[in-house]
Amino acid sequence: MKLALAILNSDDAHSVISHLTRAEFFVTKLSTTGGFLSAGNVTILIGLPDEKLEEALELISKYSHSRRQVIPSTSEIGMGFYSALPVQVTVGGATVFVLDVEQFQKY
Ligand code: 2BA
Repeated sequence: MKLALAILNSDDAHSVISHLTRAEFFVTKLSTTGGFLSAGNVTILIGLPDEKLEEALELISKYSHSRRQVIPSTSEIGMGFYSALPVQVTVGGATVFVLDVEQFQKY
C-alpha cells in the first residue's frame, strides 16, 4: 500500500478531488500554506493499493495546471535605495510525494 501526498493549487483542488473520488479513491483534504509565497494551497492524502498508484497520478497530473504568479520582490539599487520589482514564479501543477505504508488499519 502507498500514501500519496499531493500539494495542489487551490483553484485545481476541487476538480482533482472530485475526479479522484469518482474513480473510487479515498481522499483527505487539508488546507495548507506554501512557505515561499505564503499563499493558500491544498494538500491531499490518498491511501491506495500499489496497483492503483499510476491511475491516481494520472488523474492528479491531468487536472492540475501550472500558473505564472507575480510576487513583489525588493532589491537594493544602491545608496540605500530599494526598488520593489515584481518577479514571476511558476507554481505547480501538483507536487506529489509517494510513501510506502507500513501499516493501515480502520477501526
Ligand atoms: P510555495 O512554497 O509557496 O512555492 C510557490 C512557488 O514558488 C514554487 O512552485 C516555486 O516555483 C517557487 N519557490 C518555492 N520555493 C522557492 C525557493 N526557495 N526559491 C525560489 N523559488 C521558490 P512549486 O514548486 O510548484 O510549489 C508549489 C507549492 O508546493 C509550494 O508553495 C509548497 O507549498 C509546495 N512544495 C513544493 N515543493 C515542495 C517540497 N520539496 N517540499 C514541501 N513542499 C513543497
